[in-house]
Amino acid sequence: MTDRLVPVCGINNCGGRCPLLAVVRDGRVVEMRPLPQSAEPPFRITPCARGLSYHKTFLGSDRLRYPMKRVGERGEGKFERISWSEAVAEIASKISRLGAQYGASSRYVNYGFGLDGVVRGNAMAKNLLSLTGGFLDSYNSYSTACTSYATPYTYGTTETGNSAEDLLNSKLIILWGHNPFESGFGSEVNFYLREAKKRGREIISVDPRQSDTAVSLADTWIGIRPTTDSAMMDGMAYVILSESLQNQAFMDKFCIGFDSSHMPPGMEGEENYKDYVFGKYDNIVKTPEWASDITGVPADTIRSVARKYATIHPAALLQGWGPQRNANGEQTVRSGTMLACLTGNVGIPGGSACGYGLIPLPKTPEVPTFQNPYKGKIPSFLWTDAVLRGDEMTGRDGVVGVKKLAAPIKLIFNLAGNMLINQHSDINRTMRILKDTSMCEFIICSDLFMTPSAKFADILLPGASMFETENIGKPWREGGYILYCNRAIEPLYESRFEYDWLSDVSRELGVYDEFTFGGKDLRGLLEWVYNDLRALLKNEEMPDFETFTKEGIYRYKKKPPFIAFADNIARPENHPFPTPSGKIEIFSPRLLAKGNPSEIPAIPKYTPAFEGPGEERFAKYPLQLVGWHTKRRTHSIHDNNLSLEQIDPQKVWINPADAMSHGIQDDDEIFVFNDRGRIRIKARVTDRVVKGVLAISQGAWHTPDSDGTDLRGCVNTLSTSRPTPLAKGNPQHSNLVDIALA
Ligand SMILES: Nc1nc2c(c(=O)[nH]1)N[C@H]1C(S)=C(S)[C@@H](COP(=O)(O)OP(=O)(O)OC[C@H]3O[C@@H](n4cnc5c(=O)[nH]c(N)nc54)[C@H](O)[C@@H]3O)O[C@H]1N2
Ligand SMILES: Nc1nc2c(c(=O)[nH]1)N[C@H]1C(S)=C(S)[C@@H](COP(=O)(O)OP(=O)(O)OC[C@H]3O[C@@H](n4cnc5c(=O)[nH]c(N)nc54)[C@H](O)[C@@H]3O)O[C@H]1N2
Ligand code: SF4
Ligand SMILES: [Mo]
Repeated sequence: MTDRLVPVCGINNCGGRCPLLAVVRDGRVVEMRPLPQSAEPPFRITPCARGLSYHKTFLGSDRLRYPMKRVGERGEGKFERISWSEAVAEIASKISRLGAQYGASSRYVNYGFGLDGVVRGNAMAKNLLSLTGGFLDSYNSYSTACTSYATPYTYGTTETGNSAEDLLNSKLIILWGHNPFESGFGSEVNFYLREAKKRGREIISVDPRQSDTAVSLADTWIGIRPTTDSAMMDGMAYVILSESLQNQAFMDKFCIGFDSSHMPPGMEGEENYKDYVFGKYDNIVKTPEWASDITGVPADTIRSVARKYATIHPAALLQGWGPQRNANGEQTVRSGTMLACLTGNVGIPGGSACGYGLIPLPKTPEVPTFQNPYKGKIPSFLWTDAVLRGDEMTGRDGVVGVKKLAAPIKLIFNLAGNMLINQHSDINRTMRILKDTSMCEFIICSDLFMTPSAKFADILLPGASMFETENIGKPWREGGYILYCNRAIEPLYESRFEYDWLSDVSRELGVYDEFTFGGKDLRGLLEWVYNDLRALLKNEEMPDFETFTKEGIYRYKKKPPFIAFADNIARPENHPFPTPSGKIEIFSPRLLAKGNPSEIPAIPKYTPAFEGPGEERFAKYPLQLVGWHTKRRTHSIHDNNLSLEQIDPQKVWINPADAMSHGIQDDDEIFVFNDRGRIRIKARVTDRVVKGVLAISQGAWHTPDSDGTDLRGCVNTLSTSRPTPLAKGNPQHSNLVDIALA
């Protein structure tokens, strides 16, 4: 029998979005191949090792097979098989009963992006709850909480990126906490980075770890202590200013709050950045020596990078999102934007404005969302707090839309997400909260596997993998295309796609017609949203739906590269920055008004982080532990696929000096611990991580033994649930710990 080649695509939240072919033989997927594409690189999108292994991960014998309900204690992992109709009836009844008893705000849909196609279970669950009274919504993501919040204080927008192809115009590239060789960061960035390297451009990496990108690409790796980036940037600003290398004309024309003569009216007496650097307020001059003590980076290195960044023009300092997933992450972001302005790299080809770095995407198909009758929202990171003390939470906790939440969370949808346990901070705390069934009364999970989160479900449903359903894929952060994921095989066992069974629930709740947009099944819904877009974008001449599904990819017509703020800089008269003042706000009156100058200063400056080297607990837990997004997994996805383990075995990176002082040798089993928990893991002794810092890639499946020690190496066993000061985001790379030989 001949093989069938079915166009599919990656729909996990993985930093890329690749078109693939599933090779189907006798009803089974036997191999993954790249989708043949006529385009040249970088527009030929090539899959990574995970993608070529999708069938091994997603079609293994460890798949969940039937709907189940919990029979043991919550979290114990004991379940009993039920039918789909029982599951649907139970879910519908709990949605109604808990809504009637505690109100709309007791119903919550957890963050989770295991499935990031155009039709997503979580978005559909929100639609269902909107149609039946409302739900507690959330804002912020686990990806970019700090930068999405902090960047607009400076620039008024998060669209601060230049297109990847513009990297060819950069004469110097600084990857600051940025590791795209592993994280992808869109499907084109790495091609242009390699190309820039070929053309002899200097590339520098600033990271506590010598990342894969640093190894393959960078001329220089600068190892820095986590959470201290703003101190290094302040030191760089000092060098630039004291050697008069700044672009003063740019600062004078476009910024407020840089120096005393450019303060907003009425704020003349407040701190400005330049006087801060020269020690006017605290008698500390922010010299490279000062910065070196804090960051661990030699003062001469700071001097040299500062001079290069100020004199090699244009230069792109690219801020990854790792540094902002820290306890003072907002500050790091603002410090980066400060340096970009100081060197006049904003709004020009080859430069970079720093900050979030979003680039406008072409319009992609979208399923309409229904208006939520309940207006309150929490920061997504504070959902465990909302279970614990929801009815006490106010604006101080980041609640928006209402003054105070009406009720704690009583019902959670957790669909294609491992956030319930694995991906959220402080797992032992989360487990304590969720084990108490008088707090959150009902948890619905849909997943492919018995993950750490799935074990905490009351109703556990078998999801359909990418091979068993259909979807439309859209680019991750950047890219001019959309993809079609065709159904390659029939659903395994009793697996069902979330939209399918939610439609059944909607019928029980009497809102089927609205929920399904007039009775559309999944294919009908995808066709409808695609055709809508096709009608809207007439100039694109998109093919008909059938052709699109057969080809598996549609490329939009090429647009000129995006340069953030090009108009604001070239024609400022009629292009003010979208901030209250119309200028770039180095000093932010809105941040001053927060009234918390030690954690949320009005100017970008180094503020020691909680869970950082400045903190009291540092004496007890003197090592900083960072995580990162490894090529071996997409978050927690693929952890159960052992064939990928060789790519990057789960180990803790430790500097030889720290290993020696603790009597640790390569491959020894060690404990990594703090007050929140303990991990047992093998050591990888390597000078690819700076002294005083440990690194464990995030996303391993939490696997506690009978003492609660995690045996797999899940960083969130040790991370804190305390939110960052401004964004109320996740500081998951800021972890103080100690170690011992096991
Ligand atoms: N310590 C630490 N924690 C972090 C981070 C960090 O850097 N450090 N990063 C954070 C970030 S940036 C993010 S985005 C979050 C990610 O958090 P999540 O989105 O929760 O992470 P994933 O592991 O991608 O979760 C995907 C789940 O979906 C399931 N799944 C995969 N495919 C399908 C499918 O087709 N159908 C169904 N039903 N299920 C499917 C997988 O089995 C998995 O359990 O984690 C955050 N957590
Ligand atoms: N392979 C793979 N790729 C992915 C994902 C995945 O799970 N796997 N997830 C995707 C998703 S959803 C997201 S949000 C992105 C995340 O993308 P990022 O947030 O950029 O990724 P991270 O690996 O968390 O961090 C990037 C680098 O920052 C470094 N870093 C950590 N703390 C600090 C610090 O304090 N200072 C400095 N200078 N550097 C620091 C880390 O060592 C790491 O090398 O990746 C996407 N791409
Ligand atoms: S995991 Fe992401 S980068 Fe890798 S093949 Fe799949 S879509 Fe592409
Ligand atoms: Mo993310």
